[in-house]
Amino acid sequence: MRKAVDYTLYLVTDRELLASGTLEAAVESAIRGGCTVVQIREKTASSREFFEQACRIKAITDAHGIPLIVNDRADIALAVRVDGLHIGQSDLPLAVARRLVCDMLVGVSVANLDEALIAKEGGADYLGVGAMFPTDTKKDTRSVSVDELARIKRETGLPIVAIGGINERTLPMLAGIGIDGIAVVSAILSQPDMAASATSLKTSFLSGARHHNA
Ligand code: TZP
Ligand code: MG
Repeated sequence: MRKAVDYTLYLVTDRELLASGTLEAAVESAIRGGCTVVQIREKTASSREFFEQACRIKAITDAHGIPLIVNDRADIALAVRVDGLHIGQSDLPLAVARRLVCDMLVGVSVANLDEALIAKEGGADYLGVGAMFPTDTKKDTRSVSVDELARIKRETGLPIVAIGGINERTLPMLAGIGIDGIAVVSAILSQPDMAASATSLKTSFLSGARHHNA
C-alpha cells in the first residue's frame, strides 16, 4: 500500500545553498517549521556519498514520520528504502522506473500538459510542475505559465506540486489554482531561520494557493 502523502510543503535539498551547518540540521529545522515531505537531490555527490547522505536524512524523516523521496536515482531509492523516487524527463523512463521501484511513490517533473498526461497514463503518483518563476537554483529549467499549471491540475486530477522560484513574493500568483503543494529549495535552505521560513510559507500557501477558485 502506498503511503498517503501530504504535499503541502515539499522541501527539495541542495547542500550548496547552506550558509553553514549540515544538511541533516537543515532538514530537521525545515520539518520543525512544517515541511510535510522531503526530496533529497544530489547533483554532484558520488553514489556512495548520495547513499550515505540519504541514510542520514532518512533517520530524521523517519523520526518525524515524514516521507522521504530520492531524486533521479532508482538504485539509491531502493538501497535506502525510502518512500518515493522522483524522475524528470531526462531520467529513466517512467515505465522502467516503476518496474524497478514497484509500489514506491513515483513523482515526475513536467513542464506542459502533454508531458503531464503521459506521466498520468504511465502511473505517476504526483507531478512536479515548473519552473513557475525564474530561479538560480537550477539552470536548465523550462518555464511554465500559471495557466498551464492550472490546466495540468484540472486535466490530470493528480496531486500537483509547483516548483521553481517559489517564495513569499511569488506565492500569491499561484492563489486559487487548487494545487496540492509547493516545492521549494532556496526559500527555506538559503534563509537564516529555516524553521520560521517554512512556517511562514506554509501558512501563506494554506491561505491562498491550496484553494480552488471555481
Ligand atoms: N526543478 C525545477 S526548478 C528547481 C528544480 C529542482 C529548483 C527550485 O529551486 P528554488 O530555489 O525553490 O527556486
Ligand atoms: Mg532528474
